[in-house]
Amino acid sequence: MYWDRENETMSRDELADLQLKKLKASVERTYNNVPFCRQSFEKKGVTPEDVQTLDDLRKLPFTIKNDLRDNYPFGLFAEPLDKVVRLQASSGTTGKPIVAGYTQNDIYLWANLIARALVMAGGTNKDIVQVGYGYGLFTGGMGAHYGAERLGATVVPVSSGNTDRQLMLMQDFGTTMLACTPSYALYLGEEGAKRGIDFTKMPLKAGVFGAEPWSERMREQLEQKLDIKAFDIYGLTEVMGPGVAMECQAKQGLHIFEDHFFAEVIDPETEEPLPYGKPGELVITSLTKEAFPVIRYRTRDITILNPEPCSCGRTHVRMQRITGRTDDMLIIKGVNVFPSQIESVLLEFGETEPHYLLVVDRKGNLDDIEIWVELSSEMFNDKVRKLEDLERRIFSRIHSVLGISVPIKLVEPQTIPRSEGKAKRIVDRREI
Ligand code: DLL
Repeated sequence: MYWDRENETMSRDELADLQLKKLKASVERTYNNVPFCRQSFEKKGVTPEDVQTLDDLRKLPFTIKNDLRDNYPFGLFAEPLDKVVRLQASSGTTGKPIVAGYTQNDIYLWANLIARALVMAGGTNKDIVQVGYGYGLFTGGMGAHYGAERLGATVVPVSSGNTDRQLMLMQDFGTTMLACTPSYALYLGEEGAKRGIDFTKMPLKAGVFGAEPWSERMREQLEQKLDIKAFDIYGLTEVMGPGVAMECQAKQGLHIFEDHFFAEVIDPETEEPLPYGKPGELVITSLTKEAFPVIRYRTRDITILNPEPCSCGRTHVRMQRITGRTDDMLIIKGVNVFPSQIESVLLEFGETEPHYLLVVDRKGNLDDIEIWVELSSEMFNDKVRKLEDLERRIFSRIHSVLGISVPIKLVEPQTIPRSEGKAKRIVDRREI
């Protein structure tokens, strides 16, 4: 089953022609409408006319997360705000978020790509899709929602959290598809079992899981505990949100929706493109986005591309599930967390030293994080009440920056190990 058979199964030659046509138009528009893009082209001595073949894309400059920060909030938009109908956002590396804008057409495109993804997971207009991704600025909830509606399915926009209600609605409404983070899905499965729910007797048949790394081992558990087929969906705010790539029934990698996104894998050190089959950093160029086009966006996600034909009949290249990142971004409870964000909050407080550790663990199947912060020696001798107050203030600042609650543990001066090279800020005890 396909949502858009023509575009999903066209020959690779036809696809390359289509990509080149779209690429030229998008590069030209971006160059004309985004001053930052024009400047970075000028620095590299290139113009849109230099793009005559798909290979010519390599001549163009990369876009990196810092470029988004420097042009915060709307500086990279290629359309004026009166054409922008939606903003979404995710964490930046410091206090300010990464902002994505969408025109009416972008929203329509996004919904279509999610509908395509849901069909790949076996979805039809008869399905009841429970969206357990967070609604709001995060792209997961709204993205999945519009796509499920576009498919004609019945959407249950329950958003993330509130496990009792999730499980109740799942039973009462007869949910057939679940879209949420894989760790939360596993948690739902376990909590459901504790409450005596027999998932083999429920109509739930498929899960569309993404926004954080997961593994084959987790797939087995999810499929067994929830009695479903579990599929991996990939995307990122900078490029659109979920629906950049999706697994098909073959579950042998995620098809990148190449009629809308051009994918490269580069060596993160040399920045040179790598051949198919070699692991490296995924770089994406949007081909059709209007409000916020990206040229050679460095995702920091590590994967391998496979252009072999797939048994599902789709011709789009497949990426292996994401195996890591080239930076230190963590994904905690589905929220992207950069140690630098935490550092910049701690620097606001004179009472602590700039020595801290993020201790990440999995309790049950959910991520658990704690921040250990070293006290300055003056502060160390202070009254307990004062220390508690400091803890509370750090907690609430971190909460307002990250949007999640993170326990703060103040530790004695000189107890966090010093490092001679790169500071080690993260202790990650999770086994995924
Ligand atoms: O997480 C978009 C999304 C929502 C994808 C719902 C899938 C489902 P961001 O918050 O901008 O966007 O985070 C993007 O999350 O660069 C990856 O590091 C990671 N990520 C997203 N999907 C996957 C996945 C959304 N399937 C960042 N596997 C990306 C592994 C993923 N990592």
